[in-house]
Amino acid sequence: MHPSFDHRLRTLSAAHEALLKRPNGAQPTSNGVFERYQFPVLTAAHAPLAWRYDLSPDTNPFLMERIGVNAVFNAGAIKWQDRYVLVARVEGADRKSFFAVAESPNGIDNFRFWDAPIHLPETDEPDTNVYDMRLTAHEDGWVYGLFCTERRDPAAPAADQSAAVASCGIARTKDLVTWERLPDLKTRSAQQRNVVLHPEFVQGQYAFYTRPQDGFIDAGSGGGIGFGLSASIEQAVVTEEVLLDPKHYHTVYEVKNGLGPAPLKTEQGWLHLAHGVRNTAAGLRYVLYLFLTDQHDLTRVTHKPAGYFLAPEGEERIGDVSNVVFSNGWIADADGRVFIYYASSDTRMHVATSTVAQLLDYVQHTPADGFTSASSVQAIQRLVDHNQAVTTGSDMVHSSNAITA
Ligand code: M1P
Repeated sequence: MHPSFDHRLRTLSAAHEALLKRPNGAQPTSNGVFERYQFPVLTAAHAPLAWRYDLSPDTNPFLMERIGVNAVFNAGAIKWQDRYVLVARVEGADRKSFFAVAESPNGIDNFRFWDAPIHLPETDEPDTNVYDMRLTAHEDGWVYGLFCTERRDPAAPAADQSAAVASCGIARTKDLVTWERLPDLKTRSAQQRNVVLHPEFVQGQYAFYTRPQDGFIDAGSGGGIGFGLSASIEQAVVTEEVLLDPKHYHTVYEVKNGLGPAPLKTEQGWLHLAHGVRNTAAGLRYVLYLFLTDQHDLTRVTHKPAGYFLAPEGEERIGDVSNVVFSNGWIADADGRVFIYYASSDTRMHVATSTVAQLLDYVQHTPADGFTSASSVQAIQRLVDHNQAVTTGSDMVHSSNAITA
């Protein structure tokens, strides 16, 4: 045995345990809509040592890392047996992503991966890469995981080894351990990513939020959030997609957008979290936004604030794909608290907390986009006028109190 093996193992294990047990606190100030936290909740360094190291001094005398984990991001989320559970996208040094479950007792810190990654069955057409699972506890009794399955574009010439086809893979489980793979979703679109299953039947059918796109990166003529129904989940086919949230010129979702997690049911309608993508000279910028759809007509957007809800900040701006925040998981507790799990720059996972009441207030009372500079100024002026009236009113109250006193 190499003399330093034991020492190195003790040091590695202690540092890993310290990271997993590190308390996470809310940042001291917030915008009143949500709270950000001091530390990411899940990173590549959270991956168990047993996934990365051969822990035998005989076969690994230098205690070298044998299998590298590059990033942990874009996690689906679910409350499961009273624990806050993430199904994370774990990306290895070999660029392949896979899914792994991590759980926390409080949703904020102490996230710990389960012993082994998920063994996801394949269809007849093997997946080259799988990622970004959205979890839906459906009223049919199953927990579904919808994810992107990526395969090389069969039409691409040999010289092009990056052209890919993205489709929506579907798996389901009753225990988050054993997963049954179902055939991929079929739609009219050449490619699909960011597909989400609605938690309830709609007109007796399974309802899907889709994101039709022409190319692997370019949404092309697609790029909005669509909605469609399928009679079956075992052979899911959406023949008609209604575009409920299209992309729009000169907005934070001008290039493309996509739904995040399954929507939350509220008394005011279905609350949605999505990502929007805009172009900049420095490349694409991904931000998160919220909108509300009608309780009964799921394709009718009733409220949509202008701009973004959450954008990359500080170190979140830097990573493998910089200037990106992306979310495909949130958890609403019975007391109304909401845990929004988001990844930054395709590298690490964070949490932001809020409440259903705050998110509804934000979504219903933030001015909608007027799509011009002039309308943005008008929105600010209305607020200034309102505040002047409030201030004048409160001055009067103060002065009348003063007089009374
Ligand atoms: O790199 C940013 C994101 O890009 C893709 O999202 P979209 O399909 O909306 O462009 C996905 O690959 C996602 O995983 C990634 O975080």
